[in-house]
Amino acid sequence: MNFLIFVVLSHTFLLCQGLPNITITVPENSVLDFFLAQLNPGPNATYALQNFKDKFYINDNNQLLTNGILDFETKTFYELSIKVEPDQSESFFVKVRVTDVNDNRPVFTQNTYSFETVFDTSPSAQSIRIGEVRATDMDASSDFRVINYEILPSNSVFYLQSPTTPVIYAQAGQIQLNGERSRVYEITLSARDIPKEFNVLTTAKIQIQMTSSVQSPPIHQLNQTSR
Ligand SMILES: [Ca+2]
Ligand SMILES: [Ca+2]
Repeated sequence: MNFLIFVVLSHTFLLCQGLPNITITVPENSVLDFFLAQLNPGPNATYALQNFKDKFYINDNNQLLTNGILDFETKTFYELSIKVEPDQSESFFVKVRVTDVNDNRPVFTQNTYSFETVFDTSPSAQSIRIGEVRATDMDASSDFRVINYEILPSNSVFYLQSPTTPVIYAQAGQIQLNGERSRVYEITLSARDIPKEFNVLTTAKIQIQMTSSVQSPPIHQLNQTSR
């Protein structure tokens, strides 16, 4: 028995004849009732989908459509079994391949991260490694999970190893302890996986306690010195 299937790919109609073993490509998150293929069972016959009915269906016009949202990160490939009714003796498979889109933004596992760093205030200690804070992106395709980081607000004390390597460093010479041995800074680390102009970003608070390695002189010594 010959089957006829019209498949829409990039607004182009293709005609598949014979026993079809075709693959249809559809981007994830397509709308419900997304058109996949036009089936032509011939006179007095209809097609009946046998599996994945929560995701696909065949309507009264013998069109194969989506019945649910397809998520690439959950399942990338479906092999649909379709039978011809009322005969039921003929069946074939239609393969549906789901393609990835950038639908996950980076996320941090915590809202706030805290670091405590003891540093040398001598002039030779220019750069101090504070620590690393990474976000994760659930998109499967590597192009959709390249994360760019930025410290907000931009300041002269803290900087990143690079926009894609979120290791935080401090410039020792820029740390202002204001007469104390220790000071807590709070900055924001942003992460985004798409061009900056779209302004979709995720942020986390970073609390950094900077403590000088130089012990403050005891108070009695200060008093003796002041006499
Ligand atoms: Ca992403
Ligand atoms: Ca995705």
